[in-house]
Order: sequence, then structure tokens, then C-alpha cells
Amino acid sequence: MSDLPLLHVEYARNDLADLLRQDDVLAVLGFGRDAPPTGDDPRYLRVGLEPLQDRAPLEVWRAPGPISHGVAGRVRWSSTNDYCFGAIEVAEADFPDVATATEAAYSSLSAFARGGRWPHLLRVWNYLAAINEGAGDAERYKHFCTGRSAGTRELGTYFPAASAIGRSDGVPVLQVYWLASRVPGTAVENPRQTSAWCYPRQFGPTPPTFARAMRGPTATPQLHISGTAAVVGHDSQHTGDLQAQLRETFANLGSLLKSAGNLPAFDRNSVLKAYVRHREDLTRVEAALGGYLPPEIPRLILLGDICREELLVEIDGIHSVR
Ligand code: 3EB
Repeated sequence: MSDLPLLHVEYARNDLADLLRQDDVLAVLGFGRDAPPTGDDPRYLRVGLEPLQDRAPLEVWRAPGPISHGVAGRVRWSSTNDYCFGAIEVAEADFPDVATATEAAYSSLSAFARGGRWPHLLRVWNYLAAINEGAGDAERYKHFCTGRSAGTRELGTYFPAASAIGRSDGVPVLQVYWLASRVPGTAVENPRQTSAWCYPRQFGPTPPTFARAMRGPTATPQLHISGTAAVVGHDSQHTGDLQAQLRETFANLGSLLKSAGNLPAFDRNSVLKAYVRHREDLTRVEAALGGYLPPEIPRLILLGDICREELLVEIDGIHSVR
């Protein structure tokens, strides 16, 4: 077993420039139009999901330095000895369709990962515009899945944990960012859910290639949790019922923690993000999270489309044991 340090993730109110002067800051993420725009420093990325609380914090990833950073082709990256943060943005206008754009992003990601000292993808976030546009096999999310799979064939079946969410700002630029490591993690599946890469044909020509979670190669447990929604087996549950979808989502999260090695319940060492399809559901989602989680757990609620039209909410996060 390996013993990488835990990645420390927090939601902070600091000024971006102050954060980027600190020598243990691997990455900073900003959310929505009021966040600082993406600039020259590859450690910072603004993503196209609007925060639903008043003033969104910045998400800060810290790991023991020294930290290097740079730009390699399409990839903006930063790294410690153990971890690498990478980000790619691909304008859809430069490609014939979303599948081709996604394949290009993932080919760059794969080549970068394979060629460097951090070849093991632990966790990937994907944000694309109009994710549910198109009917049946023509839905953009399904084309995204085809492109992702085509761009990552060399990775075999070592799939990272992932989230794929519709950008609420509608900007037709695919954003992909990730966490990779020097030594591999351990993928974790959820016994309540069919593994995504085994989804039946009705969910599209190319099944989604992600693990339900990834246990980091850390001395004490750190679990990178994929976007988790009200999916049981391969089917969505409770269409039209937000509260029931949240209950099912928390049942899935509980089952995942158990499957990852009987991990304890979420506490102050975890951080969670909830993606909400409809702005008007914010108050109800906030209240429901308050019922499922102790108040000290940092959480961020973002406006974004879930990749199945009937799903109203999805939760991801990082669970850590210190
Ligand atoms: C699901 O369980 C819901 O395509 O990367 C969740 C997390 C979902 C990641 C992805 C999709 C993805 O199938 C959707």
C-alpha cells in the first residue's frame, strides 16, 4: 500500500491572488460569472456552473509542495511530487460535433497523463453545455460518452471517479479537469448500482466510463466520490420527486461508503457539492442537506443539468479520514 498525503480540499473566501501566493495550493476553482475569470496561472480555473448561494467561495486544493505548474498543448497543469491537477477547455465551434470535441479533449488528457509522472487518473469533472439536448441516442450527453470512450481507449478499464454536468451558463466550451496521482488508487463500485460501463443499450450506444468512487492511495482513507444520484441498478428512481431523489441519493452514498471499506459517516473532513437542475429547488435542497448532514460539513450548491433528464439533483464530494 502507498501512503500519499491526503489532498486537502476546502471552500475558502480568500482573495484568489492571496491563495495563489501560498506554496501548498495545487488548484483553485471558481464558480460562475462572478468568480475571477480564468487567467494565466494554470492553477486556477473558472467553471461555468452558477453557485446558488449568495457569494460562492473558491474551492481550494492543497497538498504538500513544492508545486510546479505549466501549460503543455491543450493542458494547463500543476503538480506536487504526488498529485497533478490538469484542466482542458475545448471550444465546440472548433469541431464538427460534441463527440469529436470530447474525443480531442480526452486524447490530450490521456497523452498528458501517460507521458508524465502522474499517470493515474483518480477523479475527473466534465462540464458541457446543453447536456440533455437531443432525443434518444442524439442526446449530447450520449455523444459526450462516445467521445470520452474513444479518447481514453488506452486507459483500459481503470476508470476514474467522475461527474458530468450541464454548464448552466450555456457556453459551448467543454471543460474537463482532473486529479491524477503518482501511484494508482482503487476504484470502488456501489452494490446498489449497476457499474456505469455495464449500463444496457437503452442508455446510449457507448456506456459511461467512470467508477462510482476512487479510493486514493493515501495512508488514511480518502474517497473521491463520483456524481451520485437517484439511480438504483441502472434505472432512475422517483421521477418528479425531489425529496425522494435526495433520499435515494443518500442511500447510495451510504452504500458507497460501506463498500469502500466501512468508512464512517460524513464529518467535517468531507466536502460535498450538490448540483441542482432547477434554481427554484435551492431552498428545498439546502433544507434536505441539513437533514442528512451535520452542519459542519462544507457544501456547495451549484446550478447545473444532470445527465439524465429526469434527475433533479446529484451529489459528489471527497470523504476523508484524518
Ligand atoms: C449515473 O449514475 C448518473 O458520465 O461521468 C454520474 C456520474 C453520472 C458521472 C459521467 C454520469 C457520470 O449514471 C450520471
